[in-house]
Amino acid sequence: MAVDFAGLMKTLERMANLKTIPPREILDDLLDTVTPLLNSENPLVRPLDREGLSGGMLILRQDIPTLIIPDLHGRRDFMMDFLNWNYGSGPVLEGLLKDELQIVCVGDGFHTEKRGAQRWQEAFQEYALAFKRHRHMDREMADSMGVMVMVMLLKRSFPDNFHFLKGNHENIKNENNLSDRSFGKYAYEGAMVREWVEIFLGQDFLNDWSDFENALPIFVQGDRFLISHAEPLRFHSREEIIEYRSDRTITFDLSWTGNDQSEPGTVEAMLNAFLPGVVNSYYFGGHRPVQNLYLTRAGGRYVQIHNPEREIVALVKPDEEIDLDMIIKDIKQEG
Ligand SMILES: [Mn+2]
Repeated sequence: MAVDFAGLMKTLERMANLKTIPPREILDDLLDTVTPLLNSENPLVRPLDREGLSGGMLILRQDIPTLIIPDLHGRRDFMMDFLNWNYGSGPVLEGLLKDELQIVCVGDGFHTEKRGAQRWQEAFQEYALAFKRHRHMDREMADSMGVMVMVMLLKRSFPDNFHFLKGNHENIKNENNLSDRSFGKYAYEGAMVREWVEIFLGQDFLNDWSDFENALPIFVQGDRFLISHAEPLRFHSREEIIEYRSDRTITFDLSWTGNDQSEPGTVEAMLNAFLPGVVNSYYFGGHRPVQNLYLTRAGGRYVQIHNPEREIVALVKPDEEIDLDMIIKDIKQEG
């Protein structure tokens, strides 16, 4: 599919700068096209489950670099920054366009974190009065939905080379079930988002957005690395992950694990099972914030790269050894 670079960049910039949520016709059009795309991806990239739907696991190309992007949490500026970042062979968006680069976002597009703490307090006052006034919550939703609309635009433009995993914040219904848990940290983020969407966009929209979230993949196999949103809670096989739609606990196990919650040996067992014989292999994730560029767990094999204060990326190239101090960068600091 031919993608118009200038046109796409212009649309992305527009979405990055909107002070409101994107226009309804854009949201509906994206949901109508991207969810079906996620349910029937190229089976070489995302093997099908027994029902013939795309499974939970992506298998990356081995001939081009992979850019791993940690939790976005409404950071539209981070999205634009990494799309414009020169990864060594030109800007990232151009690499996607030329089919020379693939991107994996580890999930969590929704809910601004600490930098939005004050606004969450203001928005909570609005929520307490049933969003009779809603200026602050509108701005929060502009950030969260803006990021995800940019994700959908990129997925639709580069279906085989752009991927976004489901994080625990991709839970617009704020559900408590096998795969998801409701969320509240700086306020009642999960409940506030759900109510805002029900009031201003409606129940059908809420259902459509939830369907989109649940069609997202949850796990990546690269040539020398694996990725999921969080550290795996316990071992899951290739077959189990592909069949993730019929056992929703697998989604939970790969997206909610806190530090020191993973069963000992899980990361190593999964690296051995998915990448047998590969030396110097790593499992990347986001979810729990780190200081500086990265932190390792699981005997140095699990690598956390989510620092909310910085713009961290990991760039794995097919012909270069994975040296964590070389491949993990702060693109903002780089200029
Ligand atoms: Mn998370």
